[in-house]
Amino acid sequence: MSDHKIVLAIAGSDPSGGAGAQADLRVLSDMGVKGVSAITAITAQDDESVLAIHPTSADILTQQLSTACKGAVPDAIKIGMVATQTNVRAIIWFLGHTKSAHVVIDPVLHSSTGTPLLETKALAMYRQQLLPFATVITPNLMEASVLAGMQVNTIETMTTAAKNIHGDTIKLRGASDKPLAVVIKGGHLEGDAVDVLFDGQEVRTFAAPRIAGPSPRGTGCRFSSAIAARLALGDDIGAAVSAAKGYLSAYISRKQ
Ligand code: PXL
Repeated sequence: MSDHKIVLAIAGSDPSGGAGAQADLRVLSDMGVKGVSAITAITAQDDESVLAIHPTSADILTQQLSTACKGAVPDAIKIGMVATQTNVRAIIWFLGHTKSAHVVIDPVLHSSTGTPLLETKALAMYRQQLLPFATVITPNLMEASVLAGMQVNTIETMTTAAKNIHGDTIKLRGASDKPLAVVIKGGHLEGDAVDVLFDGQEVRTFAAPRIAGPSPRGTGCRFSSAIAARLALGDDIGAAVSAAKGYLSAYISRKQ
């Protein structure tokens, strides 16, 4: 175990295991990396609804982050639900003091059942100060629409939005030679599930056949965790996205 790569999942707790930190840790284990975690909110939920959200304080989040990473700098960090502006600030502080090579941000704004998972007043700080730490950003169509300020619902608009989010984030970063890729997830498109990646140079698409039946919860959490695991293991971004997509297709098939 000691030579395992380490991935830190910063996420909400979903005790049902459908989404959030519990789902993240399961993926990290499946992918052969060591998962550690820091909880931004405790939720109670099932497949129908989010029954309760109790955000953790920035204090306890900060203490979790420092203790989880005390032994070693994580090889990759995955950020999911953040919940509050004070937690956005705590994570920004932590990332400013942590030299992890890969930071995968899944910009979680709502649950799949429609409940807000980031308070509205936190959005400006989240976009302007947290997203610039990302090396990979993985919005779904709705999140991409909010971040790019345009309706995103086709491969064409996904491509434009990925370029806009990439450009805005690079501008906010200032001088930095860290890579950045934006991957817009097409799981909610009609037809094949096509994801669109823009890395500042080229646009790539990743297609997988749609699996019939209702989509299970937590696919976004699992996708970003799988990308973080593969990056920690040394994949480049294209290989990491392909592997994550393969993992997700197998997961969705198992659930049907
Ligand atoms: O899928 C988004 C998500 C992320 N994190 C937590 C969640 C959910 C959706 O419900 O509960 C904790």
